Amino acid sequence: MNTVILYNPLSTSPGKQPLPLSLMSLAAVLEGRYNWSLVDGNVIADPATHIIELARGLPNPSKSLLAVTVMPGPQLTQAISVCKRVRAEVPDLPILWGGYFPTQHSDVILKSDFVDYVIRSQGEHPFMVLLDVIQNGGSLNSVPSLAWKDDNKIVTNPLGKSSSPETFPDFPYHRINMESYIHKNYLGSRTTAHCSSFGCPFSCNFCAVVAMSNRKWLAQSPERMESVTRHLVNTYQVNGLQMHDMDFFVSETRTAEYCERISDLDLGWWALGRIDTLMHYSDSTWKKMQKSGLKMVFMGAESGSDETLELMNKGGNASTKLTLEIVKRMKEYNIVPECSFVLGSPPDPLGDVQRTIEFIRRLKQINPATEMILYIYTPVPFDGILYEEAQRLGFHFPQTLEEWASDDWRKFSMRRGDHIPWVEGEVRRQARNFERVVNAYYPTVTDTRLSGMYRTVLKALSGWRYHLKFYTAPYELQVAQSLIHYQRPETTGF
Ligand code: B12
Ligand code: SF4
Repeated sequence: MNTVILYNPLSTSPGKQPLPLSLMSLAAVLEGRYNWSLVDGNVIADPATHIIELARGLPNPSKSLLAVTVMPGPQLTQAISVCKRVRAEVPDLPILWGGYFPTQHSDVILKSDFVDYVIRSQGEHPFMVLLDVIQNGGSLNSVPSLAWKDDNKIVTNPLGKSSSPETFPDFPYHRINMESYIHKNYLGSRTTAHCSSFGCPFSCNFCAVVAMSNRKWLAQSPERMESVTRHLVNTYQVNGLQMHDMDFFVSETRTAEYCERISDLDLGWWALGRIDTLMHYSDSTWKKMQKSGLKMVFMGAESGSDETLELMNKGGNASTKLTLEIVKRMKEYNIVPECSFVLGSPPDPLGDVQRTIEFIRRLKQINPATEMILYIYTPVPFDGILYEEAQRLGFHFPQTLEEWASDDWRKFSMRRGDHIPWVEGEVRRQARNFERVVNAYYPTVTDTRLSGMYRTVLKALSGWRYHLKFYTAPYELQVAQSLIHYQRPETTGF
């Protein structure tokens, strides 16, 4: 039986390690069929040494596999340095990358000499076919969704058909140290994560989910979700759950039934969804969501302008009017809206930031508990007006992994970088200054460590700026927020 080393490169700061769902999905299909071990860069300090030791102990490294999940950003940076070291020390061990970054940039990855295979999009089925070919021989052409090197020529096989996560086995939680992945946050004193569906039926042209799932949405049933939730509660005393689905709320009947099924559990939970979908939900479903312990919903409000929503291909019935209505509706149910905005889209980035700032002020007036997550527009490599416009204005992605690993591109991936030709310093400055003032004037309700006294101090310090709309150079707030260790909601979950 060959061995698979599953490696999750560093993706967060210590104390916040999320359950590595991407690799747990692969571990679930490996369990009982192949040996596997998990190396988590969020948990151990030197994953390269650990992987090299494991690989040196293998009877036949060339029939084994190092399988790495990679998101753009710091996770990519560690993936590159660790894989380079592993290749130098154990050259026979094949290396496979999968996840969001490889789905978008397989060619750049395969131009390097330390990654052999890339699986794009959903992993489970192609991964098992690849392992079979590595172990028993066969043609790599037969592996769906695989990109690989045939004598230095990059071959990209067609994408395979995605399957519903309902058809995959449960995660082998018992094989890992679950305590590393249970944390205290706004949702509960013992919060962990799950993902109950794959994909999203929409195609917003700034979003990486579109390449990952190509507008499909495949979901677990309410029975299955209940069974996983009860297992986490009963076995690990979990009382908070972050649902990392790309678009959790697509089916109202599924949501309503799940809520009914878990309403006795005294759980706090969080998920991502669309504003128009949630506005169509009935009052009865909203009551069930509230009763089941739904505490907060992350929603892409994206912009304070309907024209920009259209440019983004937000689709459905998305509109600024619905954003104003949803924060009002959620106030009635005491569920916190967490609204993310994508600022600085071409062709008028500064105007876009200013319109959105005014819009956010209106949202805060309606429901002061609304959390705001502000991102600078960062292109993804697909067709669409925004990407075309970005290219026209001189934007292009790096051509090597080394360039991707540079400081500038790491910041770009975190949507804070300088590589966006049309986003001048002034756009970024206005967005960040406003963010600082609004976050001080309305400190997040999700930071459990922020005492009432500190909230009052932040509000008092920022009040004059907020009222006079004077956001320039808020250095005093920067100092206050760092002294108080103020934590933005985006860093507590995602
Ligand atoms: C959880 C999460 C995180 C966690 C980290 C997770 C981890 N692995 O350690 C945290 C909160 C730390 C995080 C941080 C960030 N994240 Co994040 N994150 C997510 C989120 C919400 C869920 C991912 C997940 O676990 N899904 C559940 C699993 C089961 O699905 P999956 O990951 O897609 O895995 C499947 C396939 O991708 C594939 N697959 C994945 N890995 C592998 C590996 C192999 C070998 C194979 C064969 C297949 C395979 O098979 C899996 C099973 O089908 C996604 C959005 C989403 N809902 O998908 C964003 C997302 C991936 N993050 C994103 C971003 C931008 C970030 C940040 C840069 C944000 C920021 N500004 O700081 C940071 C950077 C992280 C870093 N340090 O590099 C973007 C990526 C955008 C892009 N251009 O690609 C996403 C898509 C959000 C979005 N809609 O924009 N993130
Ligand atoms: S609705 Fe959300 S997850 Fe779906 S494509 Fe748009 S931004 Fe991405």
